[in-house]
Amino acid sequence: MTKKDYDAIVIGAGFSGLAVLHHLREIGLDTIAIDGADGIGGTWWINRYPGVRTDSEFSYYSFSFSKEVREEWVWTERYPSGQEVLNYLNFVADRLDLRKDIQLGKWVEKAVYDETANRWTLSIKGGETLTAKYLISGMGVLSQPIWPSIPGRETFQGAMVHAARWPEGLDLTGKRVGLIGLGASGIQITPTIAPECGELFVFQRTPNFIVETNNDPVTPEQLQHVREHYDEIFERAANHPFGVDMVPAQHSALEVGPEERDRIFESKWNEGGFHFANECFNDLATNHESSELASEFIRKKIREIVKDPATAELLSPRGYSFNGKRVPTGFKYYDTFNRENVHLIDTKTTPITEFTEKGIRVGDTEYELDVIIAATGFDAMTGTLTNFDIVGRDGVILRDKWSTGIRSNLGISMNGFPNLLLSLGPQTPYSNLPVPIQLGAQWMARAIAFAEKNGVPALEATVESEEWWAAETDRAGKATVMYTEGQKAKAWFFGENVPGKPREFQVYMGGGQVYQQYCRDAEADQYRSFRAAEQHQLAESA
Ligand code: N01
Repeated sequence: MTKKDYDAIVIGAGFSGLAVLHHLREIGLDTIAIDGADGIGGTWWINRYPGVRTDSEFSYYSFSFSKEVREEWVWTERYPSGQEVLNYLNFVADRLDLRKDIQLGKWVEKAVYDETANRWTLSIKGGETLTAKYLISGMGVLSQPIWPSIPGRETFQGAMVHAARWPEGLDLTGKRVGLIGLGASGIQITPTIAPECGELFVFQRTPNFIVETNNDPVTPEQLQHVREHYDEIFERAANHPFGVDMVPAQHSALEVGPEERDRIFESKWNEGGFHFANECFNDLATNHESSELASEFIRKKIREIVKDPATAELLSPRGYSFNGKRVPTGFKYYDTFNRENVHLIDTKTTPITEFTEKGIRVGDTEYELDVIIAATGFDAMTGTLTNFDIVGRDGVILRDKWSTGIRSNLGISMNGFPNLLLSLGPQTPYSNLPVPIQLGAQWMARAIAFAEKNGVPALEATVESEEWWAAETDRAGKATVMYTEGQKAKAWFFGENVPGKPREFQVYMGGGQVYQQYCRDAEADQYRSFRAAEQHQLAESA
């Protein structure tokens, strides 16, 4: 008979699923990871669009907990391609012998908590049922794609694809291609497909501030250096607000004169990518004046790179400043607009009217296309947790609990949902993600080990802790340049890309290192703010 009952089930077999599975097995829990996909890799399994790669450097876009993996895995690019990360995750699964406890092709349709048994029951598509004492979500924060709310999607006669659901074998050679959406996905797709396409029409609503970089091969010396210093690298990343191996800048952009400021901007721009965002000055994300100075520097760079002044101006963000939206890394993004076959269409002034049989209509102009790509993002942070019924105590569905605002303790646990734990839940840090994933999985393993050893019936956030964390998440978000009444960019961070979603900070902007300290504090306090289940039982029996 097939086994159905486990100590713990992790949903997801990406970075989170693998880390949680590994660490829960280490503490002796009978654990499996299940995933609706047919392969290991999570977001890297799903996202196969052209140009998909990390925008964090290889040295800190990985786990540090396995000596074998660290010493045997060979990274080849400074910013590894999606395929390379996928290969890495498969290597992790093999090297740590995780595969035997991973079940693929299992799509969870419902998860219900049974208070009497203190267990979760999962209904799997196709009729199977699995149960576990601990249910852990490793479903990813950006895994629930959304299409643009533009009429006529069914009308278009050509191929229409979402960036996060890229079909195998889609040939763009010589085709007329339309791309909607210029977040991190569209910004990677644009330069990659431009040389193949006959004509590429890029429909831009809001331009981003993009930090350009080079993607160099990793030399054997660099790889060796990283292998020898993995712990220090991980430690630095864990202590950095954004989870990167960079030394946070010490000074405000307002503390230096214009020449020195430009020299610093220029040198960090040349280092590429997040070095510009993190190493120039310490207040580019929190002080509007400083952020605006960085914005002006990038606008100047755009004017230098892009030959047509009108296109350069259109690509230059106005009305919000650097860090006002999630900053994407560019791999010759701006250069691409110097190609004759690439056309930038402003859909801010005149929004896209509709999809037609032949293409896209913007006002009176119809653009005839063979392929339309929607790189229009995700129902971020909460989407995977609200798109099916997760039913907690007293029949409350998580989607309903969060309908007026997210409530969790540290993004890990929710009141009313005993022993449901989230890896990278909403209200966790804005960060290079493998770092909080690893630290979170290790914290979770220690918390569960504590609960098991001390007869704690369930880990469950107290109501007070949820209110505290909601207030702290709000405070931290409002202290950034993402938050400016009246002149804010629409950002998924704030739930603004999904109609009807509460407008609130979905990520914790107070810094990864601050967040980790809160997690350590909760641990030192014997997880008191996660022990509502005991209070509930006491109240019941009183
Ligand atoms: O999605 P997005 P994404 N008409 O939500 C536009 C991570 N990620 O998939 O800004 C016209 O950022 C929308 O326009 P606007 C990363 O955390 C990481 O690119 O709302 N445009 C916007 O331009 C990232 O932040 C990596 O005006 C419409 C775009 O669609 C997150 O995933 C790589 C529209 C959506 O951008 C999401 O990135 C990729 C309409 N009707 C992703 N509707 C790496 O680490 C929407 N848009 C490398």
